[in-house]
Amino acid sequence: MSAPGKTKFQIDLRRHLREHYVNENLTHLICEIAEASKYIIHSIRTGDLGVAGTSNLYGEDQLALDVLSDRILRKRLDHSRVVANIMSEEADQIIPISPDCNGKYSVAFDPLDGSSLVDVNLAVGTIVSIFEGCDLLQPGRNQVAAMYILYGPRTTLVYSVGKGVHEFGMNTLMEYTLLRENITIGPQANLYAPGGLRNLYTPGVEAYVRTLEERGVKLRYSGGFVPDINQVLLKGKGIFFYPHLKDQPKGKLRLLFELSPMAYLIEQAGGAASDGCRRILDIQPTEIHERSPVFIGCKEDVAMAEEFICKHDLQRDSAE
Ligand code: AFP
Repeated sequence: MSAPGKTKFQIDLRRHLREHYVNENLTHLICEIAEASKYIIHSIRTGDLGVAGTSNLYGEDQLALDVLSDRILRKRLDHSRVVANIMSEEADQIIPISPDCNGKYSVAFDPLDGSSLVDVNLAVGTIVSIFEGCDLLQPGRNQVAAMYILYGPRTTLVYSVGKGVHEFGMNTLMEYTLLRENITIGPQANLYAPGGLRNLYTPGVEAYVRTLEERGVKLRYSGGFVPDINQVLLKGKGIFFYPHLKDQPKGKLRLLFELSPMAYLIEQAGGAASDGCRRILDIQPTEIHERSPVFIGCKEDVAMAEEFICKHDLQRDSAE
């Protein structure tokens, strides 16, 4: 839906949000996050790739870029006047901004997912999940918006407020202008992005991968969640998974910061996201840094994963 007389390429992010009747506070919040990405881009292009000398609660060394990107986003959200609470993947607890929940939003974000890929010049991204009010520990289906910014050969921004998924590109003036509207993905994949070590796959996951390969589905995996999901979304024929592993029953990826926002976006595009048995967006988080296995992308291949995992793998485990 482009404004009459305007080509879609002249529609910037704020105009697009207004055309979709998104309320002023949420429009302001999404645009502030978009503004913050410009400073993150600058830090990626010019910043120190070294270790910050600190570690997050997972015990992972925080790269200078992780810490810097986290600070940039926190500052923007703190000054936005529309945020109640924030939670960063780089922090170990929720950061209260305002005690007033009315008309405000709570934001969970991974400021620079895949940051370890920057020093080998691979694409990385910022992932954002937005809830109304003060509560962040909600099932992902309650999100009012989700978005990501992908810092690749081009900088792009993808968002949804529940009215379709839309992609914007950053132009030479560093404005985000509309590239694709109401993106949809097909029912079956022709590429797959398998996370984790293959020798730690359970028999069900192993059988699932063999089935995909026998169908001629090609392996495409960068190690960055944002570019890998972006490829599934824009190619429209993909499945990403980071399954439960023999030594990591909950997988690696975080529910609040990574899986819920991406599941929201992929479902808005007509895809699906599951932990192997349950819809990702129906999972009630029990703690902020909860991890979950994930199969996300084309609906038929997510359903097939559930056949292999939920009906065979997990039942076999429980029978042992
Ligand atoms: P980092 O943010 O620690 O670099 O991890 C990135 C990530 O969480 C996600 O972006 C990838 O999909 C996943 O890890 C890749 O994990 P493996 O390297 O184990 O495949």
